[in-house]
Amino acid sequence: MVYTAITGRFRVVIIGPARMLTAVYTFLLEFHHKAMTIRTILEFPDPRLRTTAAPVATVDKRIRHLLDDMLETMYEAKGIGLAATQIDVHERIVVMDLSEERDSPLILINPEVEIIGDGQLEHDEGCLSVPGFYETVSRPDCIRLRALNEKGEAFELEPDGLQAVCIQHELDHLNGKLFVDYLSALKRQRIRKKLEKLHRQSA
Ligand code: QAP
Ligand code: CO
Repeated sequence: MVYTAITGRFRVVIIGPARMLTAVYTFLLEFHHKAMTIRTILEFPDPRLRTTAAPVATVDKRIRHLLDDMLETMYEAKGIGLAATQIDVHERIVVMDLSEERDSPLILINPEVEIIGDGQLEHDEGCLSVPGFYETVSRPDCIRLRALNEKGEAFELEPDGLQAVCIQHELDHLNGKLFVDYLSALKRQRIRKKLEKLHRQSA
């Protein structure tokens, strides 16, 4: 039930608790400098994807704002990982979320990977910068990750399975490398031609 009263120039609307909460949340988003922006994702074969990203010197407000935008952009695109390179920001930052519920972000700042075992793992990979294409890639299975979190604190992880694959895929982006680089030149060229055609059509 919505009750409306006209009081002079103002319309007073009495709303339910759910809508009230939504209104308060919208207000906080707009006026608390927490507003996030969905950024444009570069697509293969854009040469900017070949840039080597620079280390983050200090994890400050600017970096945390960028992390918010990256998470928003990744969730909106229904991705599981996004590197700053993909939104044309050439700093060593990655966001990931492998959870079904999309509520467990993992943030990697200045990530470094060390291979600590012999095994290889084959996995089908896709990429928000190579939309619509999925191919099998083989990568080291046993790795150790060292990175900083959103507070600038160092942490370590020994991921396996999809998490190990995704971390290596995202770290490649920071070095200007794409999963299509592991495919044959013929496959890569086919993907490039199809994406170039799509880009022409939408231009
Ligand atoms: C990297 O990729 C990854 O083609 C993250 O139409 C992917 O989030 C690592 C996506 C798989 C390991 C395994 C791709 C969304 C998302 C598309 C992604 C698409 C829509 C890719
Ligand atoms: Co990617």
